[in-house]
Amino acid sequence: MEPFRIKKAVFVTSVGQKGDYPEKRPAEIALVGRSNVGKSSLINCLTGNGKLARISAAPGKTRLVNYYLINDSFYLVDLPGYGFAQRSKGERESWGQLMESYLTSGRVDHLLLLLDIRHEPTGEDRQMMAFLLYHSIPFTVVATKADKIAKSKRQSAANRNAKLAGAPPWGLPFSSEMGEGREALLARLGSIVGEKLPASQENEAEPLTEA
Ligand SMILES: Nc1nc2c(ncn2[C@@H]2O[C@H](COP(=O)(O)OP(=O)(O)OP(=O)(O)O)[C@@H](O)[C@H]2O)c(=O)[nH]1
Ligand SMILES: [Mg+2]
Repeated sequence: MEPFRIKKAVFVTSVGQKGDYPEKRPAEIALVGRSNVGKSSLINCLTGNGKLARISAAPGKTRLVNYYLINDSFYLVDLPGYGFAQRSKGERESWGQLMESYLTSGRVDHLLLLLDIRHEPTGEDRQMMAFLLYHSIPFTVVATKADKIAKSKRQSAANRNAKLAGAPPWGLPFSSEMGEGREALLARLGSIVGEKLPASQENEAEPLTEA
């Protein structure tokens, strides 16, 4: 079987608290994690388009639920990060409402939980993990910024952080800078999407219908 490829990636829409989500697609895969952990960078790395999602060295860049349509068939969804200390109480509350309503909307098929490979998970990472387990949302732990530690330590650090966050002890080391983990994550996305789509459409560009 041909490896799964992203042939086309387009920005669809940004959704705020009103929750006016775009039309459903066969699969929806979203990214969660602390601000600055590398969610938007990972989307750019996977899609091979460095300008698709906005990234920033300053945390708190992504503020809305951003939809990207992949191969004219499924969504990758970039979410605003948590743990951004400079945010006001009001902003944190609206972040909470936005995330809660999105994550309990029943739209999400799989979550990529991103943890910085260098740091122990925070209380908020563990809370997010507990939330996913409680709501039975399938997930994959991705350990970002793998290029920041020695190659020989990457897999064990990824596994340890997954375990400390309360997940089964396996994480995928990933580097948006170096492309490490890209093929493995693409394969994983391919199998998630493949379970949702008839085999013939898996890698095909489905014609877009008018919304
Ligand atoms: N060295 C290294 N830096 C990375 C990697 N991924 C992201 N970064 C850097 O980390 C910073 C934050 O990246 P973003 O992708 O904007 O992070 P985010 O999780 O989307 O952040 P928010 O939108 O604030 O939630 C940027 O300066 C990136 O260049 C990586 O794999 N390696
Ligand atoms: Mg972002």
